[in-house]
Amino acid sequence: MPEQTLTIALSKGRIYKDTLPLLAEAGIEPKDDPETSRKLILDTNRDDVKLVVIRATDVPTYVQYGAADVGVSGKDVLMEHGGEGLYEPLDLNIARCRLMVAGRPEAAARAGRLRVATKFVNTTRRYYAEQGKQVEIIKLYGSMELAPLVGLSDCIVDLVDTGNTLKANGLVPLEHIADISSRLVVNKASMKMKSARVKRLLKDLEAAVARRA
Ligand code: PRT
Ligand code: MG
Repeated sequence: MPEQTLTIALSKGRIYKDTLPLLAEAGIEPKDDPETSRKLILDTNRDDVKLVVIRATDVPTYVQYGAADVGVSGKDVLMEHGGEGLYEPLDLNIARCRLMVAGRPEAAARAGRLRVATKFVNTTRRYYAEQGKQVEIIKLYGSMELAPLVGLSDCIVDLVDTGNTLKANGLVPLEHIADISSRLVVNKASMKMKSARVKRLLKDLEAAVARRA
């Protein structure tokens, strides 16, 4: 890659789908479709802009270490990562949902130390610590909704959009932790070293987001 390449980190799925139109308005269009291509580095219509397509939870890490200059990451992922080495200059207002505590309806009334299953271990620990509540956290990597059904936990901390997944499993939302949307993140060194290019992209994306509001 030429030295002045700008590398943008994205994840497949909803973030890619929702970011694509914003990038197009900033004049950046990928030449391959990550859903069908096996390439992990995608060329774009601009020689000096590449996309890397990685797991959603890896985006902050790539940007933190400067392997990508900028990235698009859910606030849930950023809260869990901690945000070291990153600027978070723009709310892209896409892939919106809520981070919630959910469980069986009777879980709200349960006395004693709660068992909470989640992939958001750091965020969950912080949330209950702020309330002075002692909980036991069980780390899972997916399908959190199953945990209360099989007695693995009393409740879960997970993302909720329509609420259909909770409902289909007999669970109800119990507490709202945070509103979630995806953010543009920028490597701190890139912000200085590639300042003009990063600021141009930031300005174009800001305008694209504002046009939709
Ligand atoms: O899927 P993979 O394990 O590869 O990674 P990922 O789950 O981290 O990626 P992806 O693409 O599923 O999610 C990327 C980002 O999208 C998340 O980090 C959130 O910021 C955002 N987002 C927005 C969501 C949702 N809405 C969402 N509904 N991420 C996940 N969900 C899941 C949720 O976990 C639950 O299982 O959808 C289910 C609930 O949806 P409803 O509509 O039934 O309530
Ligand atoms: Mg997923």
